[in-house]
Amino acid sequence: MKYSYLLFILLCQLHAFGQYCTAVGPTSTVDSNVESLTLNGVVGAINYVGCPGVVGLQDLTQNVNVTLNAGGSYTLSVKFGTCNGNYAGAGEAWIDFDQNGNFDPYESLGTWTGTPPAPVQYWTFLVPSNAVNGITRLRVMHREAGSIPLNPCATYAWGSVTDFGITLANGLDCTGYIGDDENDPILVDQLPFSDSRSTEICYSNQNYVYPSPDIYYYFEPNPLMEQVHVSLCGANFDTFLSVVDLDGNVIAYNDDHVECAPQSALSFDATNLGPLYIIVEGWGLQSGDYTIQINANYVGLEEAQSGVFWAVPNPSTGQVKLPSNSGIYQFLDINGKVLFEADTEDQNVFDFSEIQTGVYLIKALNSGHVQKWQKL
Ligand SMILES: [Ca+2]
Ligand SMILES: [Ca+2]
Ligand SMILES: [Ca+2]
Ligand SMILES: [Ca+2]
Repeated sequence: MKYSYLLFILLCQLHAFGQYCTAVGPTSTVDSNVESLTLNGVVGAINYVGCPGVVGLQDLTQNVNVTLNAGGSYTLSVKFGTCNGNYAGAGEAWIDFDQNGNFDPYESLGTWTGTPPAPVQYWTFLVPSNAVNGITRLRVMHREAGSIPLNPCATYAWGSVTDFGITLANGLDCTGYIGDDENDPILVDQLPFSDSRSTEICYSNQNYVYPSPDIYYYFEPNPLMEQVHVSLCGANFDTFLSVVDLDGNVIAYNDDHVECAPQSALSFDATNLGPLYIIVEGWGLQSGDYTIQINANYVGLEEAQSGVFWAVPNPSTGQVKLPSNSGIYQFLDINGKVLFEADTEDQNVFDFSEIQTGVYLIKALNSGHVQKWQKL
């Protein structure tokens, strides 16, 4: 799929990581307002009384007093009224059943239009059987002069917006589905790396490039990596792939790779890069199954030797001595895997008589210099 470049730039700047919109609601405390709301759960209830009015969002999510079961039917009672004068408007309520941080159209519980005084609205709704277990939000909005469907993120002059915390149970248990966002990424611990997964359930959109669900991988290039290759070829949906640093700067991205379009693959130069996120998502709203493959080309040993500090003897049958109190040194195999970290604060002689004979690398973390070392 094309047209992605501009969207990518725009959305990277927005960087909205799945949080609820909270800069919403009225700028005035008078007139149109929800007067009362009741929701009886399988456990507990919400019994809310509105007025006096509140500017912006009235956030009542701290107290979670009601539990709803996935697959169950419940009735929300709402009286769209006023704290002062009577004016025509519209009302709507949503529950974020999939816990993606958005009040999606399918999560609307009911709508109302009219002029107060108006009868209490009774909205009977079904909690989807695939609702995600845990604490989520109910939002009720009253917008004077509004029309349905209401935008759950809108700001306006008169009305009210109130959020309640509710517990969802008996639905989808997403415990253990790591990688949903940058705070809980899947660790790429060594290369070559392969991981098969589905974005279909338990993953939500962090609004990275497309509104599709996305999955985060955390990857730290090691000093011997040159080109890193990432591939989603073989996925069963139209994918999009991004590589960003921890500050959100885009290192590389691909929508459709020439060899496996509409799936994605890319390569990037890992020299001098710090930790990265690799983000898998679908084009548009697409989701599905994929296998991510990550591997790298390594620099030659001669090239890797970027500085000289003393590490003696070299070659050695086992012991190696490093300058005392000179920081931490990493011992790496020729694939760049860190085998050992030597802290020279308490001791400066280390014993490697147990490791295989061959060539290793020692990296001084202070200077970043890498030195070749041979075990006899
Ligand atoms: Ca949602
Ligand atoms: Ca996600
Ligand atoms: Ca996305
Ligand atoms: Ca694509």
